[in-house]
Amino acid sequence: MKGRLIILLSLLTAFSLLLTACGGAQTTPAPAATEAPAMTEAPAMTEAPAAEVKPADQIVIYNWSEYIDPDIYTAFTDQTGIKIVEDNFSSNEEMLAKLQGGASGYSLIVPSDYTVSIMKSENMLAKLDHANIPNLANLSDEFQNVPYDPGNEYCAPYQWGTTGIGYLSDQMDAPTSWSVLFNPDPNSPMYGRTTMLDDSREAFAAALVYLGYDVNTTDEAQLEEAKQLLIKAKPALAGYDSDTYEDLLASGENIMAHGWNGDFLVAQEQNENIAYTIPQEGGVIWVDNICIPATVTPEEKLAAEMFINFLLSPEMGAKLSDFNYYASPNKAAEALLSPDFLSDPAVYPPAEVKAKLQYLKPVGDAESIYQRLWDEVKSASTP
Ligand code: SPD
Repeated sequence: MKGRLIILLSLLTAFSLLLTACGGAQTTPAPAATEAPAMTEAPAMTEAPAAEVKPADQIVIYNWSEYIDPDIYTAFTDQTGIKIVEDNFSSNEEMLAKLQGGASGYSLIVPSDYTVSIMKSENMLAKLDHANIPNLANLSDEFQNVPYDPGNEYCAPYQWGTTGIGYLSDQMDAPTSWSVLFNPDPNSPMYGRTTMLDDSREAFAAALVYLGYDVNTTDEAQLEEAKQLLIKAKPALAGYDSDTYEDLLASGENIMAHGWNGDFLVAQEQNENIAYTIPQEGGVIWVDNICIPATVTPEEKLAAEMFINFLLSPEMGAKLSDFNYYASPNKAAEALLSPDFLSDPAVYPPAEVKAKLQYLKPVGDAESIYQRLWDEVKSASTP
């Protein structure tokens, strides 16, 4: 990938700006001491003044794999002394199940749009203290008012992208339809050398889009039809994979993969024949978000908010897109991104493609149907 980012400011300048941006947000000040009011009888004090909260010296972020430049953690630690430890998940459902199961060690998580809605409805997220995150103002207007979290009450958008098909352009023609997955040709080079995301909602969305149905359908007959298609695709699959599929294309082990745009674009650095397309029927568009679980301590919450503020600086926003090649919701970061990146249709789909993309949404009680049918797909034997 050539010249995709221009960092216009030196790192030194960037850090001095960041120091300014984060300066007032490192501790929550205790209420100012005031003189006793000039009254004959002072009102009785019912509460001790709130103790000053100091940020935790280490927090854990639960994120998708290869989604953040480790240098961002180092820069944050250098500036604040707060260490960041990262743990990874492969799907929203995996992350959600872990937190619903009682995991409480995480101070930051990165759920997608529909999962934010689910977590809000289950009181699993802490509200952001905007006074600690002035850089929320760097988000574009659109991302300051996303439908699943108006006003960034709980989360800050992290990156956004699309789901489509990556392939080796020297081994096969550009796939124009999802039929390459759902009507596999045993004589094609990609037969047995294809992967699909190990992600129930994404896998069903691909099949539902191909069938012309809503990706959020709760109609059991439509879901059953989608399940049959997913089973039909299985003999041509090398496996389900959400973490290494782009590497398997880069090495030439596989030829085609269902996956997320930025992952393929990053892998172009290893193999320039990797290309990405969204089939004519459409695909999924998504926004990932950085949020704080409701289980955090006040100290962890403050450290987490400081990190969100740090990440939302123009310099770190640009560094994030430079690393993962996903589109940034950070308007202020755009001035630091190259024209090549900002005009890449694989990153910013043109209007006619965007019109065919659908957001995943919570499906309520039908979530258990998706889960059951997905289990049936995964356990179905292949001839
Ligand atoms: N390697 C990072 C991939 C992040 C993808 N998140 C997208 C989720 C859409 N359902």
